[in-house]
Amino acid sequence: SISFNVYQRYDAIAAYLEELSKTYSSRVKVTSIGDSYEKRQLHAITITNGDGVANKNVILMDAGIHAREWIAPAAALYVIQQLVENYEQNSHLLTNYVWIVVPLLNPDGYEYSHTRERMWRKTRKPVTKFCAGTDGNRNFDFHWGEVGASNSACADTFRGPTAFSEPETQALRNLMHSLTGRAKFYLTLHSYGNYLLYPWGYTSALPENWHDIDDIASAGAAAIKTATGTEYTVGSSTNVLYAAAGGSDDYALGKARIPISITMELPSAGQQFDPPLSKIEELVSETWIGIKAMAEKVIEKY
Ligand code: 0X9
Ligand code: ZN
Repeated sequence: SISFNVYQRYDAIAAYLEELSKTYSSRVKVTSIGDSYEKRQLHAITITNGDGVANKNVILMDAGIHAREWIAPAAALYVIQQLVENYEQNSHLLTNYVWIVVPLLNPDGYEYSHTRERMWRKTRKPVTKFCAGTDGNRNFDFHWGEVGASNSACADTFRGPTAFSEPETQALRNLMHSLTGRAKFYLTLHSYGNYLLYPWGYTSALPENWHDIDDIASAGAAAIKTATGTEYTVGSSTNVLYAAAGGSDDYALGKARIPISITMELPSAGQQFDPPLSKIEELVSETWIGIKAMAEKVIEKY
């Protein structure tokens, strides 16, 4: 079991995934999609209804590419808990689909933000003598470095020395490509600001299927608004937030051809990257309501 009254560390997250794979071995498989720079395993959990993966469609979710955004991995863990431990209420989400969740894509940065520097955002691989870390969400090879990404190693939005310079972004890229044709929905969790964002982040132009993505994101926002009153802004990254190229969401749609690609920026609860411990559970359960509504719509349409 896992509790949502603290921000769980890497080891506790790994132990929880391991526990689920043992307790629910017919429905859960935990794999490593690669190692971080500091050699932590990048865990992915595959959740099914027990019928196996066959060639089912996939919902792919990740969190924690940005180290300091602690509420995002917590929300991913809550999704995992609901799908696995509250299976009876959520089995309709697993009839024709398989979920693959990477709850902590940047464990080195996450641990560093707990132990050394609370506001750390990037990965941890050294770049120069003086500066370490690449912004994982500027490191994907789709219009890489064109806008909203720094070429300076010390910057928080450093694009990396080359596209896919980081083992963490390589691992997610490889996972996406291994799911070509099957993955219909890619959702990446961030914080903060209450946004449901979709491509493109590299241009103010919109993808040809933007209306389909907007429908899904809007269903998520509406479900949350109805449940708790929390409001989300829905729109393309460039048009409602800012232009920034090299994001995983743009790559998922533009290169891996996952048709529904959404970045969800969770709430701050008035405390930026530090929603109070007493608020974690209500934030992640509210987030789950939105994710569930989006998934239900994807499943019905694709
Ligand atoms: O800047 C980002 O990477 C995301 N915001 S955050 O505050 N969590 O850092 C937004 C990313 C939106 N997607 C793209 N720009 N591709
Ligand atoms: Zn982020």
